[in-house]
Amino acid sequence: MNQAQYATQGDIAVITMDNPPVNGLGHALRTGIVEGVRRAQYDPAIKAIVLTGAGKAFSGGADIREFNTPKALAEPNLLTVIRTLEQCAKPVVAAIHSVAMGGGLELAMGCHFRVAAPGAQIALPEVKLGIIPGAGGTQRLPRLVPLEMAVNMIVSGNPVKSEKFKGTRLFDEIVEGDLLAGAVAFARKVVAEGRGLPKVRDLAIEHDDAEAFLQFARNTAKTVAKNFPAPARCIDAIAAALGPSFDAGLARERAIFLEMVQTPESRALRHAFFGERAASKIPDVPEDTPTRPIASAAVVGAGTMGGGIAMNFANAGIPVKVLEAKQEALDKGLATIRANYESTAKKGRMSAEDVEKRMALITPTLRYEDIAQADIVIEAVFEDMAVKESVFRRLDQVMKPGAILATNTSTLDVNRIAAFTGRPQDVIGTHFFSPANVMKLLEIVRGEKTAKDVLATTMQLSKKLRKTGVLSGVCDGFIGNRMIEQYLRQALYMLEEGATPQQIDRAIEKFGFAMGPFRMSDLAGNDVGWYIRKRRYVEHPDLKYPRIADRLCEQGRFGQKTGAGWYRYLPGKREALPDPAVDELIAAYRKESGVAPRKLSDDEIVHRLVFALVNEGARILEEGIALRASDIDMIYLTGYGFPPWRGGPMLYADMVGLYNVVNRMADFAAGSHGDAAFWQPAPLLAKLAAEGKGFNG
Ligand code: T1G
Repeated sequence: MNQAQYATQGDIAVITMDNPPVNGLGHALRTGIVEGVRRAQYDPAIKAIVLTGAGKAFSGGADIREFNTPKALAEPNLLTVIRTLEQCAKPVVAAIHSVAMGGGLELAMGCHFRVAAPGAQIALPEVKLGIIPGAGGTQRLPRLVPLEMAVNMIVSGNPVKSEKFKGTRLFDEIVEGDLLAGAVAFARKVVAEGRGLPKVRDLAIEHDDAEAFLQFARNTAKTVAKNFPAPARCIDAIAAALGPSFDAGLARERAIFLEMVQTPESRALRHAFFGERAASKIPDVPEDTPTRPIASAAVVGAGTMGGGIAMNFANAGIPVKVLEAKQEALDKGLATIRANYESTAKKGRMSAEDVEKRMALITPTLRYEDIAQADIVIEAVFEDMAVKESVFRRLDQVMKPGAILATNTSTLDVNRIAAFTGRPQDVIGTHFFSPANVMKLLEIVRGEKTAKDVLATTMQLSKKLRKTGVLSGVCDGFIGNRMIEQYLRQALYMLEEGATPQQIDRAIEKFGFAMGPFRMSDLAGNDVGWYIRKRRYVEHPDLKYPRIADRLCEQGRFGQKTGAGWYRYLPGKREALPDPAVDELIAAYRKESGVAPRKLSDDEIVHRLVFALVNEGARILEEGIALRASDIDMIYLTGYGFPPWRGGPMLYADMVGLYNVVNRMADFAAGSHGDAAFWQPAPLLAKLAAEGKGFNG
């Protein structure tokens, strides 16, 4: 089907881009635009052309799915399409509504005139994909808007509303009401007024000292985005616009674009872009599954998690009741919520009025009866099955029919919890990550009997709460925590073998993790892991565990909350200070275990930690607990501080090459006194490696 519809309104040709969902400029659409322009050009009855977009966008830019495929650069490539528009012998007017991004905006800047509806999102977001605008954006935008504005837009990638460009040369008119009619009238006007065929390439960049400004901007970009090359390279391309010829600048931009599109950082960011969107799709739950309305919510438990969860609903404008067993706990919980909002307000990120509006949406109560009419209730009580049982039996008694009963458990069996009720189809896991009002990740745990509309409703709710919802099956630890368990086991084994907590943390933080395992454990509380390990020693006596962390906990060293854990902390401070007492504890443990310490390289440390995630992730994939490898990557990118420029553990393994991963794991199995059996590659990993494939296709 021709993706550029051609029609005429009297002497005006109208070319409508029609490639749902966002008129991505794929090869077929590019071809359709060129054919439409040539048809209008050679029709003597046509005096001008209007280019517009069907559906929800003018155009969301180049079709990212074509990247690194022959189609991306196949003629007519985007540069050819834009040149066709620019060199057209009849005026071309771009009529923009909703979204003009990336190549979509570049297309419009190649036209002679541009009109826009108010509220349209205008952006060059390429930098967010680890690339730079590659079809003239860095050369034309600085000719149409002030240089500072162009640099900010290109280096941040953030959208700007169309009406903000008043007074610049980007839009000739902002059209209220019927955009197409306004654009056709404008086209007729420019013909009648003989305004010719103005080309953006002929405009000059106006700035007192552009070179100096760009050097300042380049230095800033390099500092702020130290792990991403694209922001600074954007400025190199913009600087080329100050050069002697437009075409030379265009060529420089293209060269930088082609360099960036091959970088691992860009592959990682594009992977995350599609991964975030894929995660919301559940194969056996059709996209048009009716959802249950969520107009009100309730949270059981006003502790750290419960309070954070309640804030998510208030932030989304959904009234939420917070239920506690005791007034004191309830008061403490509400006070913490208020303190969180007031701290945000102090940083200027919300007003005092906003604080009150949010607090007004949160209603405390001690009575189950008060939450009965909530559309969803989320239990966030102590991680103990007996406690969960009492709560869910009570919820089953009081909640209205059709209410969704969600548990925030981080490891317990959601099927067992569902069985405490007479409505297992309404029970689901919603595993928030601490701090719940900040972390984007929401693991949505599907019970055996969870109804499809409950799944669809909860996935939709995750978007309303501005979370990245990722589906998990039921297993101990679901996806994220089950993998982090293996990561932490390797960290502890490496302590026993000769490394120190600070060496391990430093190595993995240099790799790009936000926080190493020992700093993270001191922050979360070493007693949390200790409690879970003690349960596991009983439930899985077969599993070999390093016991060194137990020794630390037996001394009451639970981390920041006790002033000492793997590190020591000065009163009121969070800085992790190496502690000789810990070195002594580790040395004594090695002696007791008969382990002769050896030197471990940072490279071994990093890859034993990351490949532990990969191997367990492969097992989770083959068991069907996770639907897709990119889901696992999204969990680690949004919930565990995995470096975004590496795309997640599974993509990182693909980039290393699964053949190499398997061989490295064989080295670990041969060399480590830890759990050699663990390093047997998961069957799926071994299979893909043997076939020369990756997890992500
Ligand atoms: N290419 C391919 N698919 C795209 C796409 C794109 N550019 N943009 C969106 N999609 C898909 C998306 O995967 C999803 O698919 C569906 O559209 C709806 O997206 C030369 C080279 C436009 C603001 O970076 O920011 O131009 O999951 O859920 O919330 O310089 O999509 O439904 O199958 O996000 O309404 C630059 C990226 C490309 C814009 C719409 N452009 N897109 O938001 O819908 S590089 C971008 C967005 C470029 C040139 C360079 C948003 C949106 P599915 P959605 P939305």
